Amino acid sequence: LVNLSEVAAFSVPSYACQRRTTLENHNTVLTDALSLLAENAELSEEDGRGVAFRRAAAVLKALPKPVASMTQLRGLPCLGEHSLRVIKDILENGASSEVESTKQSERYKALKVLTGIFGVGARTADRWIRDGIHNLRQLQDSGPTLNRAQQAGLEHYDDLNQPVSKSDADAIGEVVEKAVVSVLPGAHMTLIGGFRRGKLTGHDVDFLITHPEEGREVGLMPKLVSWLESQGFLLYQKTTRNSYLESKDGPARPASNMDRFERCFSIFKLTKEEKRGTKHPETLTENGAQTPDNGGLDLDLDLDQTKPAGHKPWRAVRVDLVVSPISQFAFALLGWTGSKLFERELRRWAGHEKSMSLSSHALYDNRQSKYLRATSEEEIFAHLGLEFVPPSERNA
Ligand code: DCP
Ligand code: MG
Repeated sequence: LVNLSEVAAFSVPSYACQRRTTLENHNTVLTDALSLLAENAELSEEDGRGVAFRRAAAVLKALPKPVASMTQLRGLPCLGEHSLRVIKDILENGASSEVESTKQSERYKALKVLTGIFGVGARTADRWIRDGIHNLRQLQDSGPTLNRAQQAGLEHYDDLNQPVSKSDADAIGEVVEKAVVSVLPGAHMTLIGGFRRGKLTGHDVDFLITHPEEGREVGLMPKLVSWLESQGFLLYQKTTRNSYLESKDGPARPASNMDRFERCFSIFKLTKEEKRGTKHPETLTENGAQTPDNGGLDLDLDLDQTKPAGHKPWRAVRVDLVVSPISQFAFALLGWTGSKLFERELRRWAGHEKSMSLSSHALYDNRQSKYLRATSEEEIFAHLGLEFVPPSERNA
């Protein structure tokens, strides 16, 4: 007997921003496979193929249960010939030969290791591979010139390739919050990125900072960075004018507010004191957590059951800070909460279906030739004619 509910075809809307995608994924084997092919395409600078695999994976993430047969996939959007072949291979043989051979390939392994260095992108990694550099040892031996970011990335390689936990994110959040209110009373900070979507781990921690009075946020970033630096919290930082709009996908451009919008890429030094601070606030005063860059914390080492003895009493964590004027806050919040594919799909929806241009600064309506204001994410979804999707359901 055939269980009809198992073979009934699935149905999902075509844009990821029309769907609710929680972290509960019933098809991890399939989505991991497609994500690996997406990653490999991105690392090979084949962005079109990368997006196609990301979209296919996202459709499977939105399904209410595991895929049992190919017939259930009939009529689903975004599943191209190539993705369907990979899925079929896995359903029939337990694994995809293409995925397995990609994983084993020297080129993929080298690209992964080299782009695992903060500051090294696909292009740099490709150049190094063509020069015969496939791993960190060869990189150190042949010594190509590294920029400041890459030097820091190499120095903290192991830490930065370890997932960041939510409790680490919260501990850093407390420090950043303290810094923000010290340098600009009344300013406030929001956790964005994957942690806002409810993820339990991330590759970095992202924060958005604003002030309720328009204009008060001007000059905030340098002060914030100085405060953190003076307290010994930063192992590396580079502050830039936000370059989001210059990316391929970002057309909307409110001219005057542009240079107020800043971003800081940093490597944060998270000490045991800060980690513990969130869990046992009562120990803060006893242990003098007010001087976080204290080098003498090594004495505490044995107390930490989670680390082998002799391990340094701190870890490096990638932290991104973004400052936005309050007038753009809702757009920044929506634009920096992700997931990356959800963001991409929102912009595609806006452009293709609504003739609007969405960025993390503004929403422009091309038909009415005007910017549409919003003070909340809900209003932006409404402008776009979309049902509101809360952060925890944007995990496409
Ligand atoms: N973002 C974007 N385009 C950029 C930079 C960022 O759309 N050029 C948005 C989408 C991301 C969010 O900012 O979700 C944060 O970027 P991350 O790379 O930190 O992504 P996540 O926080 O989602 O993932 P992770 O958990 O790996 O940090
Ligand atoms: Mg992140």
